[in-house]
Amino acid sequence: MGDIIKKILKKIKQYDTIVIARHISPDPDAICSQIALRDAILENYPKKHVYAIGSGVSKFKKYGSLDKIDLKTLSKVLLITLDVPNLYRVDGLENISYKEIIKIDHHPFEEDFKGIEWINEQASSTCQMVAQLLLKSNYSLSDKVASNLFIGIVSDSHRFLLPYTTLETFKIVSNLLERTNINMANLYEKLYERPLSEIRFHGYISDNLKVTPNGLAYIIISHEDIEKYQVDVSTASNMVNDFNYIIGVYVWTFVTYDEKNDLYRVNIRSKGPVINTIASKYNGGGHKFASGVKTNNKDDITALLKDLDLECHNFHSAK
Ligand SMILES: [Mn+2]
Repeated sequence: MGDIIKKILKKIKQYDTIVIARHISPDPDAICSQIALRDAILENYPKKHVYAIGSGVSKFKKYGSLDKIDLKTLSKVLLITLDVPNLYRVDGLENISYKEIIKIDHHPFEEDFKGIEWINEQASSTCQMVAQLLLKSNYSLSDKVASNLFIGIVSDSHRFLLPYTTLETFKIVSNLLERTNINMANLYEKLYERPLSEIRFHGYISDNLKVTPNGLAYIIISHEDIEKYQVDVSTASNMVNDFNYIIGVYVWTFVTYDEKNDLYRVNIRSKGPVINTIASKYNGGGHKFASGVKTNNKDDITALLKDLDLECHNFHSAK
């Protein structure tokens, strides 16, 4: 692993113009890894031009701002993609012509980007990988950069609760704490404070979650629900992460209708059955135990729920 980090650091050193991208519909791991890496490079190489691109999300502005730049004017670009296994999901890719590309990602491999590929499926988060990269470099590390990396690690590991939280995760976090003065209490508040409407919506989900005899929990969240509780679609669908540890539930999924894009966003989580293979049947993907699907076909939803239910049944029978 050390070799690939060295290789990446060498490329960063070599290029004057570096564009950092991540997946569409970003989460805190994607946004924070992107902003942290940009800031770290700029703090250590003030003469380089480094841009964090992609469409902004207002609720993530607190982590730093993205760069609005006409990518077509750039040449000899090193492109670094973060937290995304396939090119079609790289936000802003259509406008860049790059000379070389580096992928840093913790999702299962999906597509060769034809450059340097650093994939660590065992990493809790892309922020953990970027932290590892920076800690192995001779860069100075600011509180701002370390804070964003901490946010991404905490968020993607769900407060150190998900299975890829390892000794390595804690070592990296402890290194960040040793090297900088990040204020964990403040960061936790920044990451987890939320409007009352979301708390109320959480209650609605708790009340209306359906559970099948095989151990599949699911809820279909309509546009009316979204309107009534005044939550946004991605917040609603990401709330799936708050429903771990229901006794007798192996797989739980939130199907959220996104009216603006006329599609269903399906977020799936699992405590055992492998779900990304099922998700890929419906053109989705993700991790073994955390996957997603987007579809505008309502029949897909019915079929997908059936598949997941069957997988729960199989899993239970094999136990
Ligand atoms: Mn991630």
